[in-house]
Amino acid sequence: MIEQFAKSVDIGLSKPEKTLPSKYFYDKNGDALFVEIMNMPEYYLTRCEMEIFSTQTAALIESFQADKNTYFELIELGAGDGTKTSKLLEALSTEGYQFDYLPVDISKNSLDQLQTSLEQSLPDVSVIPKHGDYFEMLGSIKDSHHPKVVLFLGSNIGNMTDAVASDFLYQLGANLSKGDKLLLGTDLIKSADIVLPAYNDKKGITSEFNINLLHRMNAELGASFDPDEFVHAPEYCIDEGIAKSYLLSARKQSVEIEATGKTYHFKEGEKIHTEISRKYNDDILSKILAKTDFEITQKFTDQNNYFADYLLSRN
Ligand code: AVJ
Repeated sequence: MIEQFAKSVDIGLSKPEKTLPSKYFYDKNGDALFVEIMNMPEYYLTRCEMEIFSTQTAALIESFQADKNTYFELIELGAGDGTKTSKLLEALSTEGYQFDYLPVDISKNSLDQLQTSLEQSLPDVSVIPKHGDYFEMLGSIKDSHHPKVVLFLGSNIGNMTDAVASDFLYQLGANLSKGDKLLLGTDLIKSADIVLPAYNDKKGITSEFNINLLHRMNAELGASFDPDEFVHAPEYCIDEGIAKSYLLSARKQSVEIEATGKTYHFKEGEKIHTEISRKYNDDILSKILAKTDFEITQKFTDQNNYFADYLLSRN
């Protein structure tokens, strides 16, 4: 795991335009900061999707086309703290559906928390946590032959480039069967005055979240980053529809990383690209789905039309 982390960091920091992989945001501290981000007034995404889940619960369940007499698996990719999903779990359980809930997350820590909280709030729901990254778990999905509903919520797909998203959804489809469903939560393209503050909250939590990556490299890879010498710098352009986060070097500096045995040089104002958050519309999603086995069958949006949960069916 550390080996992989060091390797990705070295590859990213050796590029002419430096990058770091966003999946390493989520250590214990990063998980907690992301929970705080979701509570920031500027971060509309979670509230919008929560609105969809609370006001359209019955329609969402209907769209799964599940049969109350047939057991199915409800698999959630990147479950996080599962607040939205608990609405759904509660309704499915009271209505007598037969299912297991399989949350998949890269953070062992948030999976444990989720399991504990669900044991208390919804003791009748059977929870089977799976620890790993999305690509790793694709294979294990195939081992069961029960009908499946996959949840990929919260704009988690937004961290993938279109090419990666397309490849991922292709592979996910290949591991599912005809009629299986995917509920995909996407943030919709909208103007910069709404999107940008969501990635640059006034309290500075998103900044801390981004800079936490430097702390993590210091702690786990023996790096010598001075977190005070880097500045959180997000960008968003509506034409492209992608919010991008950068860490900007406040001065000319060098950083050593024990785990890679190398020194990396930063110019004043040089940026490390740490994350993309892709925003969607029907066209973009259709293009991404073109080479996959999924088709869009329904779209659920919040009142402001900021966010959409797309119900995709495996053909
Ligand atoms: C967890 C990927 C949905 O991109 O909106 C929030 C992560 N990064 N603020 C997003 C994030 C900065 C978030 N996702």
